Amino acid sequence: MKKIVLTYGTFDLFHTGHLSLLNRLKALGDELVVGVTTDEFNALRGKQTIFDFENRIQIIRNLKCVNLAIALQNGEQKADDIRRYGVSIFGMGNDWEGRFDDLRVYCEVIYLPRTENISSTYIKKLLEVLNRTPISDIKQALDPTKSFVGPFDKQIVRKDNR
Ligand code: C2G
Repeated sequence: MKKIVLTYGTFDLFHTGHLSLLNRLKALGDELVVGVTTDEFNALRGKQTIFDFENRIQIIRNLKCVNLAIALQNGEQKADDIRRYGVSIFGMGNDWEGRFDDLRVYCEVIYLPRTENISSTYIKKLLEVLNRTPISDIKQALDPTKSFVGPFDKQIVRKDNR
């Protein structure tokens, strides 16, 4: 019998932390089912996203490690999903530690370590800073690398001008 793994997420501004979690979950079984939060569900839980549901699920659906992407419309559908897809393992990142323990009556529940130093929130903050910061300030901040990057930088300009 195939071992099915299930996880849920928003997956806004998809990044390597998301990818690492999904790859590790897939490695625990034969097939990975991923529930992506709908925009309506996010609105209910006060979560704003940059990309809408269709964009977010399209990325998830097209990942090599994902066998099926479904809509996560509310917090009540978990038991139904586990039954419908014959799930053996439900897994989340450990920022959710303990929050899905009620599902242990249906299947194994695991929490995997989150990838450090990357998150959708961090990317949004970074974009805000970049938006507010003049390019000259950003260049200034990169100054320590200038001595190394400089010569290559000029070569690129020269090539472009030819
Ligand atoms: N994640 C991770 N490492 C990161 C960032 C996120 O492992 N650096 C994991 C989270 O722990 C989560 C998954 O990636 O398991 C998706 O994260 P989010 O898109 O932030 O989803 P979230 O809003 O936590 O959605 O009802 C449950 C919700 O749908 C969970």
